[in-house]
Amino acid sequence: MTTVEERLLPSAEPIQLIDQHGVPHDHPQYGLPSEQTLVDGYAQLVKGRRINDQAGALVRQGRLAVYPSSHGQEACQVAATMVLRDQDWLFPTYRDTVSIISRGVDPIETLTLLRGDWHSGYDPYQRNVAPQATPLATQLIHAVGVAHAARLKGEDTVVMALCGDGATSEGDFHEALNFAAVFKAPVVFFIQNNEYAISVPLARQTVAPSLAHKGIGYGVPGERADGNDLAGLLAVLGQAVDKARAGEGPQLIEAHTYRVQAHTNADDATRYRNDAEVAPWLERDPLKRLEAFLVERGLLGESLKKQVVAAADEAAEALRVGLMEEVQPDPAELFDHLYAEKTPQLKEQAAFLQDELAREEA
Ligand SMILES: Cc1ncc(C[n+]2csc(CCOP(=O)(O)OP(=O)(O)O)c2C)c(N)n1
Repeated sequence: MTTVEERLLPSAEPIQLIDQHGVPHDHPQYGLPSEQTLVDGYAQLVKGRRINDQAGALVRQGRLAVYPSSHGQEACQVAATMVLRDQDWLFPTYRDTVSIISRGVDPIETLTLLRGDWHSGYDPYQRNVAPQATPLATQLIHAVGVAHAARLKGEDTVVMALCGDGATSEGDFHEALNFAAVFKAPVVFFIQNNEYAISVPLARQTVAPSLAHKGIGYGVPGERADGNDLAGLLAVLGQAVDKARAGEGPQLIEAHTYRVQAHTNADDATRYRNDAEVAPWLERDPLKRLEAFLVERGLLGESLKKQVVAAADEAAEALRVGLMEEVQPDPAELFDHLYAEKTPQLKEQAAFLQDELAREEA
Protein backbone atom coordinates (compact mmCIF):
# COMPACT_ATOMS: atom_id res chain seq x y z
CA MET A 1 0.00 0.00 0.00
CA THR A 2 1.53 3.33 -1.03
CA THR A 3 1.11 6.36 1.22
CA VAL A 4 -0.44 9.59 0.01
CA GLU A 5 3.03 11.13 0.09
CA GLU A 6 4.50 8.38 -2.09
CA ARG A 7 1.69 8.72 -4.60
CA LEU A 8 1.50 12.50 -4.85
CA LEU A 9 4.75 14.11 -3.75
CA PRO A 10 7.36 15.04 -6.35
CA SER A 11 10.99 13.98 -5.93
CA ALA A 12 13.08 16.07 -3.57
CA GLU A 13 15.31 17.06 -6.50
CA PRO A 14 14.42 17.46 -10.20
CA ILE A 15 15.04 14.23 -12.13
CA GLN A 16 18.24 14.42 -14.12
CA LEU A 17 19.63 11.57 -16.23
CA ILE A 18 22.39 13.47 -18.07
CA ASP A 19 24.18 16.26 -16.20
CA GLN A 20 25.35 19.57 -17.62
CA HIS A 21 28.71 18.07 -18.61
CA GLY A 22 27.02 15.33 -20.61
CA VAL A 23 27.66 12.62 -17.99
CA PRO A 24 24.84 10.09 -17.50
CA HIS A 25 23.60 9.15 -14.01
CA ASP A 26 21.53 6.12 -13.00
CA HIS A 27 18.17 6.71 -11.41
CA PRO A 28 16.15 4.08 -9.51
CA GLN A 29 12.84 5.01 -11.19
CA TYR A 30 13.75 6.38 -14.60
CA GLY A 31 15.94 4.95 -17.34
CA LEU A 32 17.74 6.57 -20.28
CA PRO A 33 15.72 6.71 -23.50
CA SER A 34 17.05 4.66 -26.42
CA GLU A 35 20.13 5.89 -28.30
CA GLN A 36 18.09 6.50 -31.47
CA THR A 37 15.52 8.55 -29.53
CA LEU A 38 18.31 10.74 -28.16
CA VAL A 39 19.90 11.21 -31.58
CA ASP A 40 16.49 12.16 -33.06
CA GLY A 41 15.87 14.47 -30.12
CA TYR A 42 19.25 16.14 -30.61
CA ALA A 43 18.38 16.91 -34.24
CA GLN A 44 15.13 18.49 -33.06
CA LEU A 45 16.94 20.58 -30.45
CA VAL A 46 19.34 21.92 -33.06
CA LYS A 47 16.43 22.74 -35.37
CA GLY A 48 14.52 24.36 -32.51
CA ARG A 49 17.46 26.59 -31.64
CA ARG A 50 17.80 27.66 -35.30
CA ILE A 51 14.08 28.43 -35.48
CA ASN A 52 14.37 30.54 -32.30
CA ASP A 53 17.35 32.45 -33.74
CA GLN A 54 15.68 32.91 -37.11
CA ALA A 55 12.43 34.15 -35.56
CA GLY A 56 14.41 36.67 -33.50
CA ALA A 57 16.06 37.96 -36.69
CA LEU A 58 12.67 38.20 -38.42
CA VAL A 59 11.39 40.41 -35.59
CA ARG A 60 14.36 42.75 -36.06
CA GLN A 61 13.57 42.88 -39.79
CA GLY A 62 9.97 43.81 -39.06
CA ARG A 63 8.62 40.53 -40.47
CA LEU A 64 7.22 39.27 -37.17
CA ALA A 65 5.32 41.52 -34.77
CA VAL A 66 6.62 39.78 -31.69
CA TYR A 67 8.51 36.61 -30.73
CA PRO A 68 8.62 35.05 -27.26
CA SER A 69 11.75 32.94 -27.61
CA SER A 70 12.21 29.52 -26.03
CA HIS A 71 16.00 29.76 -26.33
CA GLY A 72 17.37 27.55 -23.56
CA GLN A 73 14.02 25.81 -23.16
CA GLU A 74 14.29 23.72 -26.33
CA ALA A 75 14.56 20.43 -24.41
CA CYS A 76 11.15 21.09 -22.82
CA GLN A 77 9.69 22.10 -26.17
CA VAL A 78 10.88 18.99 -27.96
CA ALA A 79 10.24 16.49 -25.16
CA ALA A 80 6.63 17.66 -24.80
CA THR A 81 5.83 16.44 -28.31
CA MET A 82 8.21 13.49 -28.60
CA VAL A 83 6.27 11.63 -25.91
CA LEU A 84 2.93 12.03 -27.72
CA ARG A 85 1.22 9.75 -30.22
CA ASP A 86 -0.58 11.04 -33.33
CA GLN A 87 -4.03 10.86 -31.70
CA ASP A 88 -2.90 12.93 -28.69
CA TRP A 89 -3.36 16.69 -28.38
CA LEU A 90 -0.97 19.53 -27.60
CA PHE A 91 -2.21 22.75 -25.97
CA PRO A 92 0.57 25.35 -26.35
CA THR A 93 1.15 28.94 -25.22
CA TYR A 94 2.69 31.86 -27.10
CA ARG A 95 6.19 30.63 -26.07
CA ASP A 96 5.75 27.14 -27.49
CA THR A 97 6.43 27.71 -31.19
CA VAL A 98 9.23 25.13 -31.25
CA SER A 99 6.98 22.55 -29.62
CA ILE A 100 4.35 23.09 -32.29
CA ILE A 101 6.91 22.78 -35.06
CA SER A 102 8.36 19.61 -33.57
CA ARG A 103 4.83 18.19 -33.62
CA GLY A 104 5.01 18.56 -37.40
CA VAL A 105 3.09 21.79 -38.00
CA ASP A 106 4.47 23.90 -40.85
CA PRO A 107 6.81 26.59 -39.37
CA ILE A 108 5.40 29.37 -41.54
CA GLU A 109 1.83 28.49 -40.60
CA THR A 110 2.95 28.32 -36.97
CA LEU A 111 4.37 31.84 -36.98
CA THR A 112 1.43 33.45 -38.78
CA LEU A 113 -0.21 34.36 -35.46
CA LEU A 114 2.91 36.15 -34.22
CA ARG A 115 3.18 37.92 -37.54
CA GLY A 116 -0.17 39.45 -36.65
CA ASP A 117 -2.02 38.39 -39.82
CA TRP A 118 -4.50 35.83 -38.62
CA HIS A 119 -6.16 34.19 -35.60
CA SER A 120 -4.03 31.06 -36.07
CA GLY A 121 -2.10 30.15 -39.17
CA TYR A 122 -2.55 26.39 -38.85
CA ASP A 123 -5.49 24.02 -38.80
CA PRO A 124 -5.61 22.67 -35.20
CA TYR A 125 -7.09 19.36 -36.40
CA GLN A 126 -4.29 18.58 -38.83
CA ARG A 127 -1.75 17.61 -36.15
CA ASN A 128 -3.98 17.90 -33.05
CA VAL A 129 -2.42 21.15 -31.87
CA ALA A 130 -4.71 23.76 -30.30
CA PRO A 131 -4.15 27.42 -31.21
CA GLN A 132 -1.41 29.15 -29.20
CA ALA A 133 -2.97 30.80 -26.14
CA THR A 134 -1.86 34.26 -25.06
CA PRO A 135 -4.27 34.74 -22.12
CA LEU A 136 -2.48 32.85 -19.36
CA ALA A 137 -3.79 29.40 -18.34
CA THR A 138 -7.00 29.61 -20.36
CA GLN A 139 -5.74 26.77 -22.57
CA LEU A 140 -5.54 24.48 -19.54
CA ILE A 141 -9.31 24.57 -19.13
CA HIS A 142 -9.77 23.81 -22.83
CA ALA A 143 -7.23 20.99 -22.61
CA VAL A 144 -9.15 19.39 -19.76
CA GLY A 145 -12.37 19.68 -21.78
CA VAL A 146 -10.84 17.86 -24.74
CA ALA A 147 -9.36 15.17 -22.49
CA HIS A 148 -12.64 14.69 -20.61
CA ALA A 149 -14.58 14.42 -23.88
CA ALA A 150 -12.09 11.90 -25.26
CA ARG A 151 -12.44 9.78 -22.13
CA LEU A 152 -16.24 9.87 -22.30
CA LYS A 153 -16.04 8.76 -25.94
CA GLY A 154 -13.70 5.92 -24.97
CA GLU A 155 -10.88 7.30 -27.14
CA ASP A 156 -7.25 6.51 -26.42
CA THR A 157 -6.14 10.16 -26.24
CA VAL A 158 -3.78 12.00 -23.90
CA VAL A 159 -3.62 15.79 -23.77
CA MET A 160 -0.36 17.64 -23.12
CA ALA A 161 -1.18 21.05 -21.62
CA LEU A 162 1.70 23.53 -21.45
CA CYS A 163 2.03 26.58 -19.23
CA GLY A 164 4.64 28.78 -17.56
CA ASP A 165 5.44 29.32 -13.87
CA GLY A 166 3.51 32.62 -13.81
CA ALA A 167 0.40 30.91 -15.17
CA THR A 168 0.24 28.69 -12.07
CA SER A 169 -0.98 31.74 -10.12
CA GLU A 170 -4.05 32.02 -12.36
CA GLY A 171 -7.41 30.72 -11.16
CA ASP A 172 -7.79 28.74 -14.40
CA PHE A 173 -4.73 26.64 -13.52
CA HIS A 174 -6.33 25.52 -10.25
CA GLU A 175 -9.77 24.97 -11.75
CA ALA A 176 -8.26 22.89 -14.54
CA LEU A 177 -6.33 20.69 -12.09
CA ASN A 178 -9.32 20.17 -9.86
CA PHE A 179 -11.76 19.31 -12.64
CA ALA A 180 -9.25 17.01 -14.31
CA ALA A 181 -8.59 15.19 -11.03
CA VAL A 182 -12.27 14.71 -10.13
CA PHE A 183 -13.13 13.42 -13.63
CA LYS A 184 -9.82 11.56 -14.16
CA ALA A 185 -9.20 13.43 -17.39
CA PRO A 186 -6.10 12.11 -19.21
CA VAL A 187 -4.09 15.35 -19.10
CA VAL A 188 -0.41 15.95 -18.45
CA PHE A 189 -0.01 19.49 -17.12
CA PHE A 190 3.52 20.50 -18.05
CA ILE A 191 4.88 23.63 -16.38
CA GLN A 192 8.01 25.14 -17.88
CA ASN A 193 9.36 26.94 -14.86
CA ASN A 194 11.76 29.39 -16.52
CA GLU A 195 12.08 31.46 -13.31
CA TYR A 196 10.31 34.55 -14.67
CA ALA A 197 6.86 35.85 -15.56
CA ILE A 198 8.05 38.84 -17.60
CA SER A 199 9.90 40.75 -14.81
CA VAL A 200 8.39 38.85 -11.86
CA PRO A 201 10.81 36.25 -10.45
CA LEU A 202 9.54 32.96 -9.11
CA ALA A 203 10.18 34.03 -5.50
CA ARG A 204 7.56 36.79 -5.92
CA GLN A 205 5.15 34.33 -7.53
CA THR A 206 4.96 31.58 -4.93
CA VAL A 207 6.46 30.20 -1.72
CA ALA A 208 5.37 26.63 -2.52
CA PRO A 209 8.29 24.16 -2.12
CA SER A 210 8.04 23.60 -5.89
CA LEU A 211 5.38 24.10 -8.55
CA ALA A 212 4.99 20.34 -8.83
CA HIS A 213 3.77 20.39 -5.19
CA LYS A 214 0.73 22.36 -6.31
CA GLY A 215 -0.95 19.13 -7.44
CA ILE A 216 -1.22 17.73 -3.90
CA GLY A 217 -4.23 19.82 -2.88
CA TYR A 218 -6.15 18.40 -5.83
CA GLY A 219 -4.92 14.82 -5.52
CA VAL A 220 -2.82 15.13 -8.68
CA PRO A 221 0.60 13.42 -8.58
CA GLY A 222 3.50 15.80 -9.20
CA GLU A 223 7.01 15.23 -10.52
CA ARG A 224 9.92 17.50 -11.37
CA ALA A 225 12.64 17.25 -13.96
CA ASP A 226 15.74 19.14 -14.98
CA GLY A 227 14.26 21.18 -17.84
CA ASN A 228 17.57 21.31 -19.72
CA ASP A 229 18.05 17.54 -19.79
CA LEU A 230 16.21 16.03 -22.74
CA ALA A 231 16.80 12.49 -21.46
CA GLY A 232 15.31 13.20 -18.02
CA LEU A 233 12.37 15.06 -19.53
CA LEU A 234 11.59 12.25 -21.96
CA ALA A 235 11.66 9.72 -19.12
CA VAL A 236 9.49 11.76 -16.75
CA LEU A 237 7.01 13.05 -19.33
CA GLY A 238 6.87 9.63 -21.00
CA GLN A 239 5.91 7.99 -17.72
CA ALA A 240 3.31 10.70 -17.04
CA VAL A 241 1.75 10.20 -20.47
CA ASP A 242 1.67 6.42 -19.92
CA LYS A 243 -0.09 6.86 -16.57
CA ALA A 244 -2.66 9.28 -17.99
CA ARG A 245 -3.29 6.89 -20.90
CA ALA A 246 -3.69 3.97 -18.51
CA GLY A 247 -6.58 5.74 -16.75
CA GLU A 248 -4.68 7.02 -13.72
CA GLY A 249 -5.93 10.58 -14.22
CA PRO A 250 -4.05 13.86 -14.63
CA GLN A 251 -0.33 14.26 -13.91
CA LEU A 252 1.58 17.44 -13.07
CA ILE A 253 5.17 17.85 -14.25
CA GLU A 254 7.43 20.80 -13.55
CA ALA A 255 10.56 21.40 -15.61
CA HIS A 256 13.26 23.55 -14.02
CA THR A 257 14.70 25.69 -16.76
CA TYR A 258 15.52 29.33 -17.48
CA ARG A 259 14.35 32.01 -19.87
CA VAL A 260 17.74 32.90 -21.31
CA GLN A 261 16.48 35.80 -23.43
CA ALA A 262 14.08 38.65 -22.66
CA HIS A 263 10.35 37.88 -22.28
CA THR A 264 9.85 39.08 -25.88
CA ASN A 265 11.59 41.58 -28.11
CA ALA A 266 9.45 44.24 -26.37
CA ASP A 267 11.13 43.56 -23.03
CA ASP A 268 14.50 44.69 -21.63
CA ALA A 269 15.60 41.99 -19.16
CA THR A 270 18.64 43.99 -17.99
CA ARG A 271 16.23 46.16 -15.99
CA TYR A 272 15.47 43.34 -13.57
CA ARG A 273 18.34 40.82 -13.70
CA ASN A 274 22.09 40.82 -14.37
CA ASP A 275 24.53 38.77 -16.44
CA ALA A 276 25.89 37.01 -13.35
CA GLU A 277 22.48 35.41 -12.86
CA VAL A 278 22.19 34.31 -16.49
CA ALA A 279 25.77 32.96 -16.87
CA PRO A 280 25.39 29.63 -14.98
CA TRP A 281 22.28 28.84 -17.02
CA LEU A 282 24.24 29.21 -20.25
CA GLU A 283 26.51 26.46 -18.90
CA ARG A 284 23.44 24.24 -18.45
CA ASP A 285 22.49 24.56 -22.12
CA PRO A 286 20.32 21.64 -23.26
CA LEU A 287 22.06 21.27 -26.64
CA LYS A 288 25.63 21.29 -25.34
CA ARG A 289 25.08 18.58 -22.77
CA LEU A 290 23.26 16.19 -25.10
CA GLU A 291 25.89 16.77 -27.76
CA ALA A 292 28.68 15.98 -25.27
CA PHE A 293 26.87 12.79 -24.24
CA LEU A 294 26.28 11.63 -27.82
CA VAL A 295 29.85 12.38 -28.92
CA GLU A 296 31.26 10.53 -25.90
CA ARG A 297 29.10 7.50 -26.74
CA GLY A 298 30.24 7.59 -30.38
CA LEU A 299 26.68 8.33 -31.55
CA LEU A 300 27.37 11.72 -33.09
CA GLY A 301 30.26 11.91 -35.54
CA GLU A 302 31.25 14.90 -37.65
CA SER A 303 29.25 13.85 -40.72
CA LEU A 304 26.01 13.26 -38.79
CA LYS A 305 26.47 16.58 -37.00
CA LYS A 306 26.91 18.35 -40.34
CA GLN A 307 23.73 16.68 -41.60
CA VAL A 308 21.78 17.80 -38.51
CA VAL A 309 23.01 21.39 -38.82
CA ALA A 310 22.27 21.46 -42.56
CA ALA A 311 18.68 20.26 -41.98
CA ALA A 312 18.19 22.94 -39.29
CA ASP A 313 19.63 25.64 -41.55
CA GLU A 314 17.33 24.54 -44.34
CA ALA A 315 14.27 24.80 -42.06
CA ALA A 316 15.35 28.27 -40.91
CA GLU A 317 15.94 29.42 -44.49
CA ALA A 318 12.50 28.17 -45.57
CA LEU A 319 11.02 30.11 -42.66
CA ARG A 320 12.90 33.28 -43.62
CA VAL A 321 11.84 33.07 -47.27
CA GLY A 322 8.23 32.22 -46.38
CA LEU A 323 7.83 35.10 -43.97
CA MET A 324 9.43 37.58 -46.38
CA GLU A 325 6.44 37.16 -48.68
CA GLU A 326 4.03 40.09 -48.53
CA VAL A 327 0.50 39.11 -47.50
CA GLN A 328 -2.65 41.15 -47.85
CA PRO A 329 -5.00 39.91 -45.15
CA ASP A 330 -8.66 40.70 -45.66
CA PRO A 331 -9.79 42.78 -42.63
CA ALA A 332 -13.26 41.24 -42.90
CA GLU A 333 -11.79 37.88 -41.82
CA LEU A 334 -11.43 39.34 -38.34
CA PHE A 335 -14.99 38.28 -37.67
CA ASP A 336 -14.64 34.72 -38.96
CA HIS A 337 -14.26 31.60 -36.81
CA LEU A 338 -15.35 33.24 -33.56
CA TYR A 339 -18.76 31.56 -33.63
CA ALA A 340 -20.21 28.99 -36.03
CA GLU A 341 -22.88 31.61 -36.66
CA LYS A 342 -22.03 35.30 -36.21
CA THR A 343 -23.88 37.04 -33.36
CA PRO A 344 -26.04 40.11 -34.25
CA GLN A 345 -23.36 42.35 -32.69
CA LEU A 346 -20.60 40.81 -34.80
CA LYS A 347 -22.73 41.14 -37.93
CA GLU A 348 -23.27 44.80 -37.11
CA GLN A 349 -19.56 45.41 -36.48
CA ALA A 350 -18.57 43.56 -39.68
CA ALA A 351 -21.01 45.70 -41.70
CA PHE A 352 -19.66 48.85 -40.04
CA LEU A 353 -16.08 47.88 -40.98
CA GLN A 354 -17.07 47.10 -44.59
CA ASP A 355 -18.72 50.48 -44.79
CA GLU A 356 -15.62 52.25 -43.46
CA LEU A 357 -13.34 50.35 -45.87
CA ALA A 358 -15.59 51.17 -48.82
CA ARG A 359 -15.58 54.84 -47.87
CA GLU A 360 -11.78 54.81 -47.58
CA GLU A 361 -11.44 53.32 -51.06
CA ALA A 362 -13.91 55.79 -52.62
C1 LIG B 1 -4.73 36.40 -18.07
C2 LIG B 1 -3.48 37.15 -18.42
N1 LIG B 1 -2.95 38.03 -17.56
C3 LIG B 1 -1.83 38.70 -17.87
C4 LIG B 1 -1.23 38.53 -19.08
C5 LIG B 1 0.03 39.31 -19.44
N2 LIG B 1 1.18 38.42 -19.51
C6 LIG B 1 1.64 37.94 -20.68
S1 LIG B 1 2.92 36.91 -20.50
C7 LIG B 1 2.91 37.08 -18.83
C8 LIG B 1 3.91 36.33 -17.98
C9 LIG B 1 3.69 34.87 -18.02
O1 LIG B 1 4.72 34.19 -17.40
P1 LIG B 1 4.82 32.63 -17.38
O2 LIG B 1 3.49 32.01 -17.18
O3 LIG B 1 5.87 32.27 -16.41
O4 LIG B 1 5.26 32.23 -18.86
P2 LIG B 1 6.55 32.64 -19.71
O5 LIG B 1 6.18 33.91 -20.45
O6 LIG B 1 7.68 32.84 -18.78
O7 LIG B 1 6.75 31.52 -20.64
C10 LIG B 1 1.91 37.97 -18.43
C11 LIG B 1 1.64 38.37 -17.04
C12 LIG B 1 -1.81 37.61 -19.97
N3 LIG B 1 -1.27 37.32 -21.16
N4 LIG B 1 -2.93 36.93 -19.62
